[in-house]
Amino acid sequence: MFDNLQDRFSGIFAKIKNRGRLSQSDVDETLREIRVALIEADVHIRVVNSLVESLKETLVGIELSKSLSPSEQVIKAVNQGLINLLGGAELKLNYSPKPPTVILLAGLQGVGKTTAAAKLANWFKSQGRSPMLVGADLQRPAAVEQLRILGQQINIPVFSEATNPVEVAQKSIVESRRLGRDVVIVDTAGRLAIDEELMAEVKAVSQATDPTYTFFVVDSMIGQDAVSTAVAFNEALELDGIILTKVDGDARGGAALSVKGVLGKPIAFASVGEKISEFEVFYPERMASRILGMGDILSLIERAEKAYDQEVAAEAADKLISGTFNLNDFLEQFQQIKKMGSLGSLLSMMGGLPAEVRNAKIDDKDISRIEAIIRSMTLEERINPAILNGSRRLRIAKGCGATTTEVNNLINQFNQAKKLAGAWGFGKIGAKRKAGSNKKKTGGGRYTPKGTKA
Ligand SMILES: Nc1nc2c(ncn2[C@@H]2O[C@H](COP(=O)(O)OP(=O)(O)OP(=O)(O)O)[C@@H](O)[C@H]2O)c(=O)[nH]1
Ligand SMILES: [Mg+2]
Repeated sequence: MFDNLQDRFSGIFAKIKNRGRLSQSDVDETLREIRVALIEADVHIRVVNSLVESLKETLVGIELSKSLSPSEQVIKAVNQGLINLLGGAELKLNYSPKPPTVILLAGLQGVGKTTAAAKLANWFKSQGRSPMLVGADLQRPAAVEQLRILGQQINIPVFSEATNPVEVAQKSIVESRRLGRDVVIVDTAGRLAIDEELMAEVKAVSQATDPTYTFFVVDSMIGQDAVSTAVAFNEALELDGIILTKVDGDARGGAALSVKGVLGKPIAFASVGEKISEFEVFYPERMASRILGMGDILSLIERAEKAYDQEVAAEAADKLISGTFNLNDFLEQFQQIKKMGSLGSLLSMMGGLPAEVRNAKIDDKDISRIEAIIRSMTLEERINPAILNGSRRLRIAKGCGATTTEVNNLINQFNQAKKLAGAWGFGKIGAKRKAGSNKKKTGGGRYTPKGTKA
């Protein structure tokens, strides 16, 4: 998402990058281009107008600042404008003093409610809560089953029964207390469009459960319709926030952004892929810098931190420095990358990358291929790749259905990575970590990226 907007912004900023000063007409031209870029990204016209107005105000007297160059001031202003547009700060959830905290999810058909329910439950679990899922979608026969399967995957109980949504919702509160679950997430039936009958149903479910939070689940791909639907749902349900789904897709994204501007309700979470772990608290600041192409290093670190086993990373760094990094370690690194989510979604979060790189689809299948090749090596070969002669390579290729060229490529890549890592990347990190551990023992002497918890 936002690829197009990102490219437009980098083009706009590139034009003014090396200017010592900006004339009034430069500023006007920049604002005009920003307006066009936002409209083309499908941002609601009312939202575009208010953003451009606020930029205009900020950019009056742009030459006066001594600390920033004019183009830096423009970038800063646009960044701040986007942050405001996206809601300022992230939503901080307050738990109900009288458990359970009830979360009601509503939205159109197929937007990702059921998936979001499971992801949200998993997120609450990661926060130390004990959530319970409630299947109140009795419209679609398979809906409850879908929720049960997801619940099973994350080991979270699912409550439902074949009565009616209101009864299920009411009973679920009683059931949650009986089971000692402190967060209840209610999944409701989708609707194709605003449909009176279903709207009445979700309203009744809402009255029956008195939700602490009601989230409108919106698909980033929907386009301008998202705004009018959100308004209708807000009238019926008094929404507290938005869950933005399919942020990993290639939608222009502007409509989804406009929902906040039009409703005045914050985006609480973003669903960024099909995997359960691909879900995150929505940080306006990070999204703004992602849109501006400045890179969302913070999100990346947070996600990496969750999945990446620091122990393994530290060990790998040590081995790289001492030159004992082998194919087994290489395999382990790939497995860590896989845990972090798809490579494509990681790449899209890193700023400063040209569009061709960002959009290059690095297939997770490639990783599985690499895994297969390494797995068909003997332990000795993995530890000491130098012994991989022609006949061994042929045997490995046969063992996993690869070609010898693929095996050769992998070995070359490994050698390359080892050389590169030794030359700068990992070498530096490892050295820093070592130096740090001499002075002060922090986090067991392990390297931790700046600004993250040890
Ligand atoms: N790529 C991607 N796919 C998603 C995401 N969230 C949901 N999906 C997919 O979207 C499809 C619909 O998701 P559901 O969770 O069943 O949607 P729903 O709103 O519950 O649908 P109904 O119950 O029929 O109204 C599924 O195939 C999901 O895997 C996401 O963030 N990214
Ligand atoms: Mg559903």
